[in-house]
Amino acid sequence: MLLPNIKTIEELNEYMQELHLIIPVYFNNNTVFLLDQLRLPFEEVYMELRSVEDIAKAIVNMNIRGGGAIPIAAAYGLLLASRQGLSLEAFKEKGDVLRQTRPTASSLFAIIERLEQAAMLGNEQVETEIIAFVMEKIDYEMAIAEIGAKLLADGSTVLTHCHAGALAGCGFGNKTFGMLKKAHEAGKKIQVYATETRPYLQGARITTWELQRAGIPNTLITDNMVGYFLAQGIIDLTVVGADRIAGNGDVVNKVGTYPIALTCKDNNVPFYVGAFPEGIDLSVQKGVDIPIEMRNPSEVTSIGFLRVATPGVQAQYPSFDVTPNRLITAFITPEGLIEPPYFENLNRYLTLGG
Ligand code: RUB
Repeated sequence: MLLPNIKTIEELNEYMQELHLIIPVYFNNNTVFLLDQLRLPFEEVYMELRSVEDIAKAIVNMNIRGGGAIPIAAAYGLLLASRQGLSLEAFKEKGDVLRQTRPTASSLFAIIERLEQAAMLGNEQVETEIIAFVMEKIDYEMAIAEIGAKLLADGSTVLTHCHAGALAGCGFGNKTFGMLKKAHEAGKKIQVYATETRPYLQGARITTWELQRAGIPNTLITDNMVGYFLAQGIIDLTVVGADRIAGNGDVVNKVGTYPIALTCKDNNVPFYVGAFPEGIDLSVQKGVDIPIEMRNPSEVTSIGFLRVATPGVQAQYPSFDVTPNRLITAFITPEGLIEPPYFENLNRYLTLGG
């Protein structure tokens, strides 16, 4: 896709406004504006952050989340740092602060590494690299929307898990919402079943919010209803995002993805995973080698601020699980579908670009 030649952050903001994106995070006047996803769907409030430490805190606290949006927030944090004229060593220390926020999504590590390389060439290069990164994302999100929409027939019912929509990316549609929106705008009468996604309720609070805004018919279900609806035969296909994909095609995504993929297999429902190059990590061969973030058990014993569990009970919260490659029908990428054998085909995709 031919995108305009954007040179400054201000031009980037204008361009994003023109595209009418739901902007999860932007940079203006040495401040990072971040749509507080914890307050959705009831309030649309942008937090104003002015340090890497504050951005790191917002990522840990889930004010911003999603494997696509986190690296943009981190990148803008590093833009703040570079504008403070830090030494290269101090700049890298700020990168390390951001590295420690969330361990699973590879895109966070990829952008920090990329900006550290840029910083070696000078501060201006950091801004240039961030603009290139965001424009690349817009391009990917537009392309994957076109490709994914082709998988959706008139009347298709799609199951999603967690949230891999606009706010989990740069605001166009990320890995799932873009294709749903595209198909809907083309007049296909699609509908979406969205899991609520315990414990953070990204599906209930954010996926359905985006779908409602776009006028796409949607139904909210709790995570444990997936088997019921798949067995009823009303779901035509499932599509999810991926926080990291191992070299063999195993997918690490929001916890609960694996049982959904298994149930899809058992009911002959295609299971697709949206993927961008930055999410494919050939340095890890298998999904089990990817670090899984263990979050605070209080996120399980409470829903929001409401304590629901028996006092004193033990709880655990692995935030992601591993879906084995054998359960994945295909990866949807900006360049097209990638089908098995995944080891060969993912390697070829990253090396040759499709
Ligand atoms: C990220 C998340 C899901 C997405 C990944 O988790 O929302 O895993 O499906 O989508 P969290 P993407 O809410 O814990 O950040 O691949 O676009 O990140």
